[in-house]
Amino acid sequence: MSRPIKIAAAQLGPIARDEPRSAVVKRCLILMHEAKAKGVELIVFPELALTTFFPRWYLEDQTEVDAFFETEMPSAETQPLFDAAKELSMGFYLGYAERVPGEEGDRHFNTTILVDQQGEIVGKYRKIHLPGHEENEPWRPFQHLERRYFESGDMGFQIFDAFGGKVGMAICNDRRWPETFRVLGLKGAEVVLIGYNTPRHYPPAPEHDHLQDFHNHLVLQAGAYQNGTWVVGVAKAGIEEGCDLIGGSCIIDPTGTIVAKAEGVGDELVIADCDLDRCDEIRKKIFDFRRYREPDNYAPITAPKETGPKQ
Ligand code: CDV
Repeated sequence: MSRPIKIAAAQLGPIARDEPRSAVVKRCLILMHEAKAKGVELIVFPELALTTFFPRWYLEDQTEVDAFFETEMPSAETQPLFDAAKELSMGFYLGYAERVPGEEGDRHFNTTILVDQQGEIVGKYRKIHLPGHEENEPWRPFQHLERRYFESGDMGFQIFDAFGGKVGMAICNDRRWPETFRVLGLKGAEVVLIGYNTPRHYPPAPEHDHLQDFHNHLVLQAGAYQNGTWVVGVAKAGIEEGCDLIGGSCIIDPTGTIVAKAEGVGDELVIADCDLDRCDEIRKKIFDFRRYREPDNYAPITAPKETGPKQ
């Protein structure tokens, strides 16, 4: 048996602070058309794909912050992506900053959607693991204020029946937490799509800067193998507003093997034929969850976070 789906990781190079969404959408459309010529059915864009990675700045004016957010999806500016999905019969994953206006104040999420080959939204995920800090820390060469500008996602880790399989979604820092992949794996994910923006320099632990590419692939490959799922990791890469973002976009099979990888740090397609039936190689033969898991011994995993070791 085989259930192949051709997937493209659509890495994006840097997006300037003053680059309008229309210009980014144009870049995405070029990649979609290029992907169509190669038979791609699902294309995966990065985290916060419509703008520069704005959490690197401490902004006091909320109006200035909100300018990076979307209140509707599709909007007039993003509609061409949905039209292209339908025209090209190509689904997509798109990360963006989502603002939800409400009577008790606006809510802000780091979000991604899954759009099918008819151009319809069939899945949505709001980033759960938010890295960084809440307050301005002027000692840093750049900020990482995701914990100031977003709240943790309220939709859990879900699986969506789409593209003939079970699709899970996560965003950037989620990939470093095994729980992300395990929950998606337990729900039956056959492919997990993950966009990211990862600065090469990590101010709290600069001694690990040279390990950024290694850690990126380490967690993506481990997540794939340990849960018998395909994984698609997609970077926003290159020098963006003076900040060096790693590339390394890749597609990983359920054995944990990287089958396709980006060569540069600009706009680039990474394509692979992903046979979803290959998940069985691991799920039936190595990690049969029903047979081999020992959840009675895993209670600390779901205990409140305050019960973890003090650092
Ligand atoms: N956008 C991110 O979530 N970036 C984090 C960095 C800050 C560590 C990451 O996990 O790649």
